[in-house]
Amino acid sequence: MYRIIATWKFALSAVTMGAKVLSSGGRALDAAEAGIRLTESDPDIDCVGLGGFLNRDGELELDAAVMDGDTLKTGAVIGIKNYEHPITVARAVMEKTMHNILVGRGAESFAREIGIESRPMLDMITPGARKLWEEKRAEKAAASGHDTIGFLALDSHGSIVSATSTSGMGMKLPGRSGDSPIIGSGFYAESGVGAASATGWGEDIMRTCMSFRMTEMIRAGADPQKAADTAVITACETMIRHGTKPREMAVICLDADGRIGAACNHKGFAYVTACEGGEPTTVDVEPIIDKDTL
Ligand code: SD4
Repeated sequence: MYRIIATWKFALSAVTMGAKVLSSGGRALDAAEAGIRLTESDPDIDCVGLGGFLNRDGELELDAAVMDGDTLKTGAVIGIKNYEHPITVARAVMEKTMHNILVGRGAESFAREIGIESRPMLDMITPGARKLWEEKRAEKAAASGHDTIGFLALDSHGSIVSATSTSGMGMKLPGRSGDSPIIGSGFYAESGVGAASATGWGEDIMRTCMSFRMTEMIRAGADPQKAADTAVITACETMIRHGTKPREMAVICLDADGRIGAACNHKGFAYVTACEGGEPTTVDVEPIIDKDTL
């Protein structure tokens, strides 16, 4: 038995690839990396890898992470440039170093040292991404625009993995990290329990540690749908109680039996899921709470 759930409609090709790996008995880690690499290489996906949103200075800085639920090892890169596949660098951080996170130039030197293929940043900035950046710069727009691929996989060996990849928020300050490469915020996994991932305003997701929160609820016996709903409602209510208006947040989670959950506080969120014996399916998610009426 295997199960995959990943954030946003654009995850369809990643999930289809992941299902191919898992249906032939492959490992969750390989499924997550192979799937996310496809998303990273797709120039039409404007928030991950090649073609992603640019930072304030017109640069493409990418974040990615992976957590192996069997060992609780994690690897992440923050603000990496000149690499098309930050997920592969993140996996190498996990598997080949004693560290959890490498940042910026350090992540790039490490990738170079171990022979991961680089690609000039300017080659990965699409005309559409450059045009959007020029418009936002002309408008003096604040940082905005986001999305992440969050990818959760349970394989037939019982291993669970959570992985993410994103360009982060458009017009972000150079060096800014969102939640996606931060353990417990944008991703978490523990085999035998479950996994979770989040997408949306990283600053809000980090404040409320959403992925660890969902995994802990599953550990305590919650159905994944209940864990997802409760995580979004609790995060919004907690922020309101402390005088901060929540912005867009959406989450997915998975338990060790392959049951899934998803929730959001805004319209437009969707996920893609696949399991044994079925085609990958896209599912629209109705907000469990509306951030605009809080
Ligand atoms: C971030 N959460 O950098 C990430 C990207 C995103 O929807 O916004 N995803 O804040």
